[in-house]
Amino acid sequence: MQILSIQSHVAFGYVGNSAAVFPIQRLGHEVWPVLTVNFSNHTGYGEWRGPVQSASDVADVLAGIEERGALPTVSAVLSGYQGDPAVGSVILDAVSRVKSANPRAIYCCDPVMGDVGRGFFVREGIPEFMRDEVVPVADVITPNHFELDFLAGRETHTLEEVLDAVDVVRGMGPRNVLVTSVVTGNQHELALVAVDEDGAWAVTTPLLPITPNGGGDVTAAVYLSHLLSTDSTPDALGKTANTLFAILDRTLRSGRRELELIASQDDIATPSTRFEVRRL
Ligand code: PXL
Repeated sequence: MQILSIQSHVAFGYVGNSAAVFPIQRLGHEVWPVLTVNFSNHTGYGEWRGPVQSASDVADVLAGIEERGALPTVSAVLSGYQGDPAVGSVILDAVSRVKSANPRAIYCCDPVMGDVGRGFFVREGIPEFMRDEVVPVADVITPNHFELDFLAGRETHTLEEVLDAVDVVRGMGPRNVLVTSVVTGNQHELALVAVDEDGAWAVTTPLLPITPNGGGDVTAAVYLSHLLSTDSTPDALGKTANTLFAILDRTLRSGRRELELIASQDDIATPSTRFEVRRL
């Protein structure tokens, strides 16, 4: 399977493609990273260096891939944080070209916009662009709880309300929705909820006291990789929860700021913790 992944690149640390590429490869898929920024490090440090790729630079790299005749072999396009609506349009154009070349290809979009407690952290106009232009053409989306509420236009608190909001969002286009960081009644737990045309499933894990940059990027990459391999939403959900918990737990124990991604390679391939996947 080939994944065309259009995301940020950082030299130091793990966000965007720098977080997505290794897990995708470790799970046995090919990935073609197209970079949207070429930064020294992620923006969580407050300071960084390096260029933002212009929309035309990103389009140029994609055109070169198309000229190699490679688009018919792409199984999925993956996108994450979109700094600039112009780059967002280039991503949508790539999705449409890939789908013309291979009608079975899917588009997996992590609609990065904000988070509970932090609010929106993307540029003005991006949330509406995500909701009105990007999400309707996506097959799989991986919003967090905050992003789900924005997309559905409501506030959700209970699992039942979350499922209703997912129905609203699935009505907008995507057939498969993974909601991350679902805040449940229990302050010490987080849930991951996945929904497709066959049903809804949840996994609950202990809440760890860290939210390292790049965690969402790894989640989307791992979930998409498993969906491509297994075509089973509950299977992909369980494996994603097990892997992410292991990476976050190792990162917490390391005391380091960046994800312990490489040291977690065995937990990406065959995670040792097994959380229960419940049908809702
Ligand atoms: O994880 C999303 C992300 C993507 N790209 C860049 C970032 C971050 C998060 O910090 O800094 C450049």
